[in-house]
Amino acid sequence: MQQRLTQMKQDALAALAQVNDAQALQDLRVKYLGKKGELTEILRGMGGLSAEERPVVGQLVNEVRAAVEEAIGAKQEEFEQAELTAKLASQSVDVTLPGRPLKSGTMHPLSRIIEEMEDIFIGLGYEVAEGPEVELDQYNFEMLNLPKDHPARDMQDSFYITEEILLRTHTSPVQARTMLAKEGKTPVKIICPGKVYRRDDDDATHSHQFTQIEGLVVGKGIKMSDLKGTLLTFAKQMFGPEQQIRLRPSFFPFTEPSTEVDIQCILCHGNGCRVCKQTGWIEILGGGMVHPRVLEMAGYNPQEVSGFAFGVGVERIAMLKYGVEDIRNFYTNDVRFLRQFNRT
Ligand code: 2NM
Repeated sequence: MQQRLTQMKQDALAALAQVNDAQALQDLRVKYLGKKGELTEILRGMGGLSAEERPVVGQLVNEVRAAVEEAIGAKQEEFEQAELTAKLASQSVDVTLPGRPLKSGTMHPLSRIIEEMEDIFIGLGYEVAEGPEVELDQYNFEMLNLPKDHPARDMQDSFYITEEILLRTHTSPVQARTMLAKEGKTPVKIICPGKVYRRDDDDATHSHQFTQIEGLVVGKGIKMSDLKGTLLTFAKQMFGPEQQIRLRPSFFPFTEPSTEVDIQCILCHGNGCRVCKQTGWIEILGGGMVHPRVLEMAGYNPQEVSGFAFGVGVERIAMLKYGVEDIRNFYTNDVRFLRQFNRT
């Protein structure tokens, strides 16, 4: 029996040494180690051996099995390695080929203007404040000196949800909330960008939803000249260092005095053209000194502190700066329109 095993080991190893394909290797695996293989057969027949012979033969069977398994494993590895080498030789990657271009999105022109304005005002020491678009009448109107019977509060002009809740008509309620949260402390120096809603029939220059940025400064000794200087700085950074501004008297319920601000026409530089209707000037924003009643309702003593505020329509700035003639282009999201604002 021992001799048979030793012979089997020699035969098996000799046969394995000759093998040079995976199928032949598999055949040998079955021949020796399979369920009906030679070694298995011997193991099965061990019941017939004497008690002295059994452990000796058992150990030898294990040795032979281990040797055959190892030889098969080595061959297997050899074949896999050869297969991989062949695969690597037959396939190649040209790492110098140009990649497939990825089409990336572009920043929306309104987002670009908002970001530019935020950068300008952050540079002047402002913080950016945001608030809800669904707002209480109390913050949207009451606290901004628009009493219950004011015509701007007409149901015809605003999107009311209930008697007390509406879609904000400007971002001023964010400023009212910010002042209240400050509990009378100064300075306040914020800009509030965001969507606002007004009942309007949409056309080339009107939209029932548009984007506003409002600014507010409250502190000791804040004057109209501070507003003027701030807006001139803004205009120069937004439209170029030569830009001039012009202030005209106006009226808003939440500011007194109030002003409307023009920039010199960026198309004709003041000579008169179609865009500025031959005046040389274009209105871009409104503002003024915060009404004492507004300061009072927000928790400030108007005898001690004062403030200025202003509001800018983002679409209007974007239309001027990029020469867009129809406001609806900003909302229909035609990629042919949007791609033009790709920053390079
Ligand atoms: C404008 C024009 C004038 C304004 C006022 C306030 C507040 F909350 F401080 F009272 N915020 N924004 C304001 C003033 C806005 O937009 C054309």
